[in-house]
Amino acid sequence: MSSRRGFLQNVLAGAGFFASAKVLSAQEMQMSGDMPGMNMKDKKGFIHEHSSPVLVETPDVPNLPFRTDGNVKEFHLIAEPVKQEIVPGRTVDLWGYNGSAPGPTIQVNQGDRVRVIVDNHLPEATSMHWHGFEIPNEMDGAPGASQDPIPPGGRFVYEFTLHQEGTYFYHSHMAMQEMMGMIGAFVMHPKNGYKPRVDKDFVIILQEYAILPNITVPNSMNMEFNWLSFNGKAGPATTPLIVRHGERVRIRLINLGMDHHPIHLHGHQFVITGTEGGRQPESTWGPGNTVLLGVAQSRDIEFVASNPGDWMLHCHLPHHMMNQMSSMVGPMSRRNGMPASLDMERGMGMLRQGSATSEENGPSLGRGLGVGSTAEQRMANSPLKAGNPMQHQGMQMAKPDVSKDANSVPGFPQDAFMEGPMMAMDQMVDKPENFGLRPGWSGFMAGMMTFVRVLAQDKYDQIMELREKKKGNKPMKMATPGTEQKHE
Ligand SMILES: [Cu+2]
Repeated sequence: MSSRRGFLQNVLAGAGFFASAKVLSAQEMQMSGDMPGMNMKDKKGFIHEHSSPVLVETPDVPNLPFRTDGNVKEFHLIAEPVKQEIVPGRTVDLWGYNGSAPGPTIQVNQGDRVRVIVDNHLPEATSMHWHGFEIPNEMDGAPGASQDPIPPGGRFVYEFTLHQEGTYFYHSHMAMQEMMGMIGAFVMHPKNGYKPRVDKDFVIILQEYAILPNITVPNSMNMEFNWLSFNGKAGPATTPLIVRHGERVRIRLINLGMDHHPIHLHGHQFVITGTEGGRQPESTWGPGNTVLLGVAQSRDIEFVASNPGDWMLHCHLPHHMMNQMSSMVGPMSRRNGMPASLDMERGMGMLRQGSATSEENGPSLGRGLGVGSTAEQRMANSPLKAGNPMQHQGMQMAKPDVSKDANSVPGFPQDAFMEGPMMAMDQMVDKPENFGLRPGWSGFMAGMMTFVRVLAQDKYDQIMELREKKKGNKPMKMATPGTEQKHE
């Protein structure tokens, strides 16, 4: 299968996102002949040396289709509220574009004339900024400076010629809207392909949200985050990057949030070949395995997948490798009832009266996860209640692996309930890309974590076949890991 067909399929798969928004149906799509990704492959699927680049893949995020109008590539983005399932069972209310947060990935070629129609379906004004673009000032999307904000129900048509290449992005330039999810990748493929060329090219967008238990809307004012996501998913719901042993891989990392993230890859050294300013000279490519991704930055990393296996790729801030982390979880799981004198809502850190910024509640907002965070109390260790394991539907239950004297050890419990076999949900996050992972793997993946799976040809083919079947809406049969599976 050629990459071009792959792109078309991506577009078709993405069409569902546009149906409700009445943008471009697949039939209306006119695929331009000069779209990158027309590579010849041999029978084994290896791409031959060719100047045009492979198309970028953004796991869990669709590509944005375009139509051609003369020599203009026309895209259509709709700013709108989005229901996003961060992990199975946790659907939150974000704001994004065309049904997706982050918004769909735009791919163009260096030199293209591009038009982007932006419709505002939000209840308030918005504006679209093209981050790092060298374009005329009136197209910059800076509200109040280069244009009036786009009112609710309004539209602004951006049009520019792009002479740059590299990993860029678009985002709302209303600060609080950025913290609701409003960003998307904008890849400009170079006129002359980068050397050395890569076989796989991925985008990962880093975002973070503060969402209290039983609430679905992020607190965009908060400074402490309990949901850390790659492409809108937290581990174990992130989709692994699938590569063949020996392939050269590029991963384009983009960060928009309140934190910087040190992204670490296991088992390999990589070089940083690009920033939010485009391709970097080869003389700057020193080897490393962790890249610090500052807010508003992008970093392209490249490596040869020379080491077979399932390798973690994750933010190395410990708190960013967790889901729904909350300081109340420990005490609540270990005591009868709430901290003394506090009712349910306050114990959970929920707002009971007044507004979040009221004199009564305001002071505890700052760094804490919620209004009630200042009500937290010092806790002494006490015995775990016997025979009362946490039960969540669909999760695999196992006894926590703790020593007999665990309760006498200061500091316990730390990880016993945060990660581990108790929290595994392999079945709930089942998908082709996870096929053959070690059983129980999902209990140890949370927040900004995913895998780079460096696979032998046969395993790689198996996953690609499963993926094709899933796309074709055929019932997908997943074999038990480690057993042989036959396909017709
Ligand atoms: Cu981080």
